[in-house]
Amino acid sequence: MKVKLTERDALIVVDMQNDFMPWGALPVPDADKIVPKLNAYIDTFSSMGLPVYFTRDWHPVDHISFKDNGGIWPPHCVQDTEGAKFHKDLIIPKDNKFIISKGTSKDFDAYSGFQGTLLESLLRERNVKRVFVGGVATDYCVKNTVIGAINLGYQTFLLIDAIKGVDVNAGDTDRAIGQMMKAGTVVLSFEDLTA
Ligand code: VGL
Ligand code: ZN
Repeated sequence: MKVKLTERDALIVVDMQNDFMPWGALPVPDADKIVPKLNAYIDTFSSMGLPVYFTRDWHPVDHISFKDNGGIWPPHCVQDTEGAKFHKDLIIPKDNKFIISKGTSKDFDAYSGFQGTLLESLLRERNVKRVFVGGVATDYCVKNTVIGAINLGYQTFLLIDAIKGVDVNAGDTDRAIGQMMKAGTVVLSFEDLTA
């Protein structure tokens, strides 16, 4: 399926932070392997002047999603720590880039980049109509961001060659991809983009 990018398109890169890398506190297997592919997308969008939104998990140290506070996760992506930084090789363009922090208040978690953030208003401001989503984790924040975008009326593309899942339960990632497709996302690979 060939897709030609237009000025109404935007790229959303989800949570490519150290703590989700194989060396991090909440490792997503092979999450580091998708950095070159994400960089190819980032380069393509930014060289066309299209906006790139980087979401990041940005938790206070006593966040509700952490095991010690009744959540299910080890402490991860604590604000201003090394683990919360983006992978060092991820290209962060100088212009037309936006950092979207989520899960920033102690008592709320956010798996979607739209939840409690300015992402929707930033997309509106730019008159974005279609979003292309990659990053981690497929079965949590990617899934919720994709479904959030669809529910807000955006045509949504899932970058199948630039996502990785956690698979807390075997098959979670594949199930998440199925759910996103059922919700209406179009699965896309880098080769599908045409000039
Ligand atoms: C995520 C678990 C906890 C994610 C964030 O980015 O998918 N997963 N917090
Ligand atoms: Zn989190």
